[in-house]
Amino acid sequence: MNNSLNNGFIAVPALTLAALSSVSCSDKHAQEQHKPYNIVYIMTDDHTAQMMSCYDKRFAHTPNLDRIARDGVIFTNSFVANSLSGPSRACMLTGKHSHKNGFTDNTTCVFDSAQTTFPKLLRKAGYQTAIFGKWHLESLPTGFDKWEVVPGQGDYYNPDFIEMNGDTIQRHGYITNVITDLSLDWLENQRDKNRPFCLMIHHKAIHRNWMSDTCNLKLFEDRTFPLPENFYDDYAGRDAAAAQEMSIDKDMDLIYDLKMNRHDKSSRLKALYEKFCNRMDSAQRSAWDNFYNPIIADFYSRNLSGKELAEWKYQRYLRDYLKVVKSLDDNVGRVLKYLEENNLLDNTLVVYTSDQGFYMGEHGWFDKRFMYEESFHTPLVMMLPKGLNRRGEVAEMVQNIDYAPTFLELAGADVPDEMQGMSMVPLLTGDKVDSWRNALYYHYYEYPAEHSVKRHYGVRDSRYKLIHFYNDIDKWELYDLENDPYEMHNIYGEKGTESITNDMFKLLDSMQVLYDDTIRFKYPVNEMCR
Ligand code: SGN
Ligand code: CA
Repeated sequence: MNNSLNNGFIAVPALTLAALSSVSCSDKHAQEQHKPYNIVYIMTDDHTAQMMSCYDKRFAHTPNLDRIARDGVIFTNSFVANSLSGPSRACMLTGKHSHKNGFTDNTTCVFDSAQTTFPKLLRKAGYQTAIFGKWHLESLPTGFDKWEVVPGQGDYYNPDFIEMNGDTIQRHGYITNVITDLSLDWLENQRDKNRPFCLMIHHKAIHRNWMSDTCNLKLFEDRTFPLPENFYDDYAGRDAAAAQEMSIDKDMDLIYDLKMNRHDKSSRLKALYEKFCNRMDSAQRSAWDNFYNPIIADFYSRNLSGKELAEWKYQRYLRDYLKVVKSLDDNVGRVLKYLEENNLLDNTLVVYTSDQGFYMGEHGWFDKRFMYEESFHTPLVMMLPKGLNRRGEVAEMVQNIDYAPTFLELAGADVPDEMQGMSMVPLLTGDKVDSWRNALYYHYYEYPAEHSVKRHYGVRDSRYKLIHFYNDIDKWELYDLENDPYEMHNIYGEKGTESITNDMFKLLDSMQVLYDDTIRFKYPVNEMCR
């Protein structure tokens, strides 16, 4: 699509293959020599940047993910278009916002698999395409030479997989290992080694309920993690934030989420937790029980309540989450090792991202969905092949609708006009980037639903964010991210913010027009905007 706007707010040029022509002669030579580039696109579920040491050193140690960033780029302003699994995946595959690809939420949508997606176009361009792991789009994958995906969210232990012939089979082991095994087997034994490939390794980890591999259970037990400053948020001035049901204190389940199973209670989530545990074989189960039983006994003997209980839950949540991250990082290491040992790093782009960010106690929460920073952001690091010379931080604002155009441009394939994202290739070459978008659009739809996050859309530029919560609420929020990075103070309607509000309304209007969203805001009564 034509990304140019003449309203003076966003200058988003159409980027085409012409961008590569600005590459210097020697780089171009290196690119040509190493083309066609392979693509290894690793994605996790609910892995947030706070839990990757290349972004944040307070909690996690992720040497393999850090290596990807070190040998390439780390995006510091990477965002999603709709912070939920299925919608995010649909945006990535199609290069379009949710209202255009039709997959707006996890609960009511089925992905129209006849749509144009980047794997289909890569395949047309001569690539071999494969995906292993989480798919979560209800219809089965199309556009792949090989796929094997988990039904729905998948299981951590001894997971089921749907095969291309439609059969469902159970595979033994811990899911992150199994998905990696399948991926490495495809790389080594199943592809045609004379043709370029795009391999998508899409993990179930680190999705709720954060079940560790038995070998990592004992990790992080001696750590006490700092509480986020806004853990005890009162949501003043933010009605939609007050209405959510994703609080660690109130909504995180002691049995399902934190594994404190006991026999004298019953609940839907306890039954679900036991179903997950019943998938384990006897060795896995005894390692699990040996680890958790003493913690369970200690927990119930202490009778914690109030803040003590909330903080105990927070510590257990972080420990469990980080154990799952450890398996993920180790398995990314296996993939990098394979690529290195098979001399594939020179001509392979390795991308690591997540389907969205996640709350690790900020605002007192787990889960995602909101357009607030922690879940609007998603981690994005890329290990770059020869000929793509950018290194270090990339601060330009990118979004998950940009992946499809990027992969297509790297493959030398045309980017269809209907794709709304921008190719990130100009951000990777190492050359000066003359112009880039300076604002992003977001739209979240899954409500009423689990966690009770109300429908909203909004716009963010490098300093301000304007959000409109709608449906059974009609509330606006405005944040100054420079002075209030944790979005605790909604300045919408405050004296002195009139001209910023006006500018942000115009920006929002222009973006809804640009992306052709059918749900458009009306200027609130009393606001002087037009
Ligand atoms: C499940 C989880 C939710 C989570 C959604 C969406 N509940 O329904 O906590 O928000 O997935 O997550 S659970 O009881 O089944 O664990 S998403 O990442 O797939 O969109
Ligand atoms: Ca997710």
